[in-house]
Amino acid sequence: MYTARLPGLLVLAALTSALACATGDDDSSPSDASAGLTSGTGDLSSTGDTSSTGDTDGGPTSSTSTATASTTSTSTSTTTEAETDPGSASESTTVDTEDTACIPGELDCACVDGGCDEGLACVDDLCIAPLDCAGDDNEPNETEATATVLPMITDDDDDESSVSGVLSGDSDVDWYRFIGADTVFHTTEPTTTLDASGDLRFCMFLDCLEDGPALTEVSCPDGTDFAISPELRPGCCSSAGFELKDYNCPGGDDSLLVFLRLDKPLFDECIDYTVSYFL
Ligand SMILES: [Ca+2]
Ligand SMILES: [Ca+2]
Ligand SMILES: [Ca+2]
Repeated sequence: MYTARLPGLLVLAALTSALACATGDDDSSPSDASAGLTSGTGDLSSTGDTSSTGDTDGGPTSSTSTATASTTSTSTSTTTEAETDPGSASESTTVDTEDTACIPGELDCACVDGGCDEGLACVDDLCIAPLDCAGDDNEPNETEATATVLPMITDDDDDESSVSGVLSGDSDVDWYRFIGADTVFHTTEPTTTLDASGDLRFCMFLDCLEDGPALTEVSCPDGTDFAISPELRPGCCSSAGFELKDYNCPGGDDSLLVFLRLDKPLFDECIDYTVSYFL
């Protein structure tokens, strides 16, 4: 019953849609335009094209109208389907591939027991490609135990010294250590100033030379966070230098083993820095 009524409706629909589409063709797909060019035998067949493409949207009745329409309309609807189906299929395929393709240890995938494939670095349990920043003569200095040893200074503020380096992005850690000697006529006041080309985390850990790290007492100044180093030395962290004069060694000697650590840049970039320090 629907098929008997359809031609009349289709002609109306075709006429109205043809009028409507006459201005809208520019926005439609290239396949519609090419179908109109190839049919070319008359207005009726070309309007038939329009109605059949409308039927395609409508669904099941399209096969009936295709029989009366020209062959170009059939090919039009076929190519339209052929263009949309493989596209959506390939999209879903690539998404599935990306979801399942992350092999632990490979780039941008999880670490394996804290390690990654050769040439990659494990940062926050993710394997990343380490930056190669030139100009850091103190490497390697990735751990507290392998910290670059700086010359000893006294608590005379005029003994101020400095060290320069490059933090090579997320995968780099730079450790330094120096001895600060408590002398008779001066006050101990571990103080650092950081000059860096980017934002990073800067920490200072203290270790009373006579008493050891477990008895070293540290009270962090405003703007810094208390932290314990991997080898259990107390200290403070900030994004800038700071003064850590509020510390205590139980014995009479306030001489210190001081550790400095720079790591965790805000962005994965090469950061040039200089740390100035005095005791
Ligand atoms: Ca001093
Ligand atoms: Ca470095
Ligand atoms: Ca380093």
